[in-house]
Amino acid sequence: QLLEISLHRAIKQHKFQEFEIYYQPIVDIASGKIVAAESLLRWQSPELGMIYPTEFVPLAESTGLIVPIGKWVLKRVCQQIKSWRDIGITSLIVAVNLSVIEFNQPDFIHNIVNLIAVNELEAHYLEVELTESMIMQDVNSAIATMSKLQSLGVKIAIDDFGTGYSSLIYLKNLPINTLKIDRYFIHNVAHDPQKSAITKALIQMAHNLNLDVVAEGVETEAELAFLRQHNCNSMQGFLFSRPLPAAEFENFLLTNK
Ligand code: G
Ligand code: G
Ligand code: MN
Ligand code: NA
Repeated sequence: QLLEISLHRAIKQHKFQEFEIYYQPIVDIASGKIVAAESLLRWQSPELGMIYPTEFVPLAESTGLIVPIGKWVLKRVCQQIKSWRDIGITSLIVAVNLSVIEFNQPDFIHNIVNLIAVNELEAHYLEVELTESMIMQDVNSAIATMSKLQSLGVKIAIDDFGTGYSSLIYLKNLPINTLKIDRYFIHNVAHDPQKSAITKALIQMAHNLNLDVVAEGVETEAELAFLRQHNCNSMQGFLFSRPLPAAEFENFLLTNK
């Protein structure tokens, strides 16, 4: 109840001033270069302190507040891509998590087209992250929306891969660019024979389908060594960096060049 009142106030009265988008680097394993960033929303509430999306996104979804929140996130991320480009950060892909409600909004594509135009973006620097379960709710309508995104040039990643309906048959027919292996499989992958077998198979399968693979939740050198050995393209995790405020991310990027 308090959470709901505060969330409402943060959006309607305080106009998102309490929200901030953090960015977590995604690193190409072979070159060690930052190639992408995942945007992750944070809410610093004066009453409640720092609140993570795992706490407020479900409430935002059940109250419909996820629609204005999602629009705000996409707008801010597109502005950020533009302002990074203006200071010479030109080849960074920025990924945005979507909720199924946002993805199903009738004006979702229109909104993206508009943001790309207003910010004069090259669309392939914007990536959206969808989960298997979001797509499986209504496969045909999801494929239609995904195809429109791809025809604009926007990239599509499947997030938390391996934890959903394992829709391997559908995978080859889906318009996607990237598979993000869920961090459950990566945790201790080098020493857990089942996880290492599954992770190897997922990387192989992704490559056979011409998809890029990102390992999520990489926390140790042993995990990274395993991923390198098995030709995983990129990695994301606390080993390299936590999610950072935009200014810190920018510094990190400029020193990592
Ligand atoms: O860092 P972490 O606690 O941020 O993220 C937790 C979960 O919240 C993840 O599943 C992530 O996909 C989701 N999430 C983070 N930011 C956003 C956002 O901007 N929109 C939506 N819909 N989900 C987000
Ligand atoms: O569901 P999604 O993949 O969008 O969520 C990303 C979440 O993973 C965020 O909450 C982010 O803070 C978290 N995360 C990123 N790197 C690591 C990591 O190395 N270990 C753990 N435990 N969580 C991570
Ligand atoms: Mn994600
Ligand atoms: Na994930």
